[in-house]
Amino acid sequence: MSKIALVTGATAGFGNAIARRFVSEGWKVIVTGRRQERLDALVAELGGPEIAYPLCFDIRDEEATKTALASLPDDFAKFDALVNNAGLALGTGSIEACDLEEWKTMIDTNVTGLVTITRLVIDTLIERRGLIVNLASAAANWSYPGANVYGATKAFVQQFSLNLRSDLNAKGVRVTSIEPGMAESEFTLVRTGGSKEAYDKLYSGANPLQPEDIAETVYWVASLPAHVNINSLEVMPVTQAWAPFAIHRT
Ligand code: NDP
Ligand code: 8X3
Repeated sequence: MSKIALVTGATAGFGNAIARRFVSEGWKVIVTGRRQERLDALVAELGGPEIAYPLCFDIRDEEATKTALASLPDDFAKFDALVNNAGLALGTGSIEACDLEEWKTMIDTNVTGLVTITRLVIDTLIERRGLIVNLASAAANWSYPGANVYGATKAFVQQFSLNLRSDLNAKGVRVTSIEPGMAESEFTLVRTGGSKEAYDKLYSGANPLQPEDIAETVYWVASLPAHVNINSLEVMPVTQAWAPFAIHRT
């Protein structure tokens, strides 16, 4: 029988590539996001709703999340993996320029939405002795100007992952925090309010990670033997490394 993965944020970027990768390995997937037309296109491409089941909801909305999960047909209701991928960054500016509503949107999505769906499905994952893969970020490990709340939400995701490991240690549920560096996706368009110029400037000549690279990493984690847990995994393009500390001189 095929294993099943629930992949949040599968309408673009990493989630889309992760869903494709799992299906290519014989898994079934539950794919989520707010854009119904993209979910429909993905489902059709992956072989129809017997292989890929779509759930369209906003992960910030607890009731919508519950309703969506309750609507799963019996043959998708007992899944083996949760890939908590849906998330976003908004803004690149320093704190004085930041919009408080954007900060709240990042917290509501990256933190509250992620913990909500995890709590709602944990009994299923315990029953299946399943796997949770959380998409944190290199921004959880390294601070940089303008990462302020985004990086802090991802540090939460990383620590939540480790704490889940502690709680689930005796239950056979594996938990992994994936921490990618620069990766080319709509992420940067979302972060910059749709600026193609910012997108081109960031990725140009940088040979960034591609969503397929992260899909490969997530699938590798899932494919390891049931007694092996990858706790956290930071992944960067070869072209990305660290700068010296910033020293402000008067
Ligand atoms: P994309 O913008 O390409 O995809 C984001 C996905 O999240 C979309 O499918 C979007 O679906 C979904 N999403 C966003 N907000 C919501 C919401 N409120 N409700 C439901 N779904 C939502 O970004 P990436 O694929 O690059 O990023 C995926 C994850 O990886 C994010 O958590 C991001 O923070 C993280 N990450 C990204 C990196 C990068 O450089 N790209 C590096 C490190 C981590 P829809 O809009 O249809 O709702
Ligand atoms: C996204 C990676 O380096 O833009 O999480 O913060 S970075």
